Amino acid sequence: MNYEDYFKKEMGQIEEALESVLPLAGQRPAEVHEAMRYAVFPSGKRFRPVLTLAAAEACGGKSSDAIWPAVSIELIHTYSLVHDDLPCMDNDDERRGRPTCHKKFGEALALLAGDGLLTLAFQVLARSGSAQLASFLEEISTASGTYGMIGGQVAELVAQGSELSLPLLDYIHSHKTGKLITVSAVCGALAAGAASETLEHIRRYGENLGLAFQLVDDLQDQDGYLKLTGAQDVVEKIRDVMARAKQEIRGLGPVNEKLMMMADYLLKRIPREHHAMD
Ligand code: GRG
Repeated sequence: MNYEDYFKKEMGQIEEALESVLPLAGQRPAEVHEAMRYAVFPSGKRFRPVLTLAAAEACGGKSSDAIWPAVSIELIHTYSLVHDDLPCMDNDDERRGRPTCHKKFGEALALLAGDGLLTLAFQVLARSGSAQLASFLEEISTASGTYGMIGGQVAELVAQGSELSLPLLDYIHSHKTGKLITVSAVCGALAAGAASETLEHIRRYGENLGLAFQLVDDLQDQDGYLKLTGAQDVVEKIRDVMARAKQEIRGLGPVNEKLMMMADYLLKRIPREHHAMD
């Protein structure tokens, strides 16, 4: 199976689950529910929830075992995009090729829609009845809070206007983007009841994948690492980091196929002009 087919297959399950938890647009208070749905649908890549499902299968579980942490993480990811686009943050007018949430609904409703998505993420977990609920809560709240994604966002905010060092950029990347991607893989493994050694391999796989995800984004946006080092170095770093990610999951045997595919997908997202550097 190639990556596109695999993603299409898993997207069905993810969209259905998201649809089942998001309030209907007309449901009171309709204004904020409409804004929440606008942010979630139509979908982005759904990279994080697909990763959660893939990790569950790689650890011997079923993808359906991991659907609620997958949905929870995607809701948190979507809230972070809505808030990141706000005038007080990046002040972006467009997201996924259409007006950002605050451009469409106004700043106050976009702020509340983001809050609503974040809160819903934890309600979804609470209602999942999962035996791993406590671990999901611990992992997801840590990854998205001030020790995780918010921490990375704050570090980036504070550093604005000053020259970035490589260690600071590593901190920003590994927290702002890396923590949520790492926890996506970790929750899949937890859902499958993975042993602690396997869990640590999956965690390190996720950390490397998260770094590569951000580096590819830097290449596409000519930002981040590109300001400190050449494109050739960044491409080499992505390949190196991806090799390390794959090494972490080799021991899982043939069931690791989908996690390998996630890594290959990122390599394919390296902009075409940089492929020429091979
Ligand atoms: C405002 C609390 C708060 C956090 C913001 C994640 C984040 C921190 C901001 C998002 C902005 C950004 C460009 C982050 C870098 C990571 C990244 C490339 C996010 C976009 O994720 P994709 O490509 O988006 O998975 P889709 O649209 O596919 O879901």
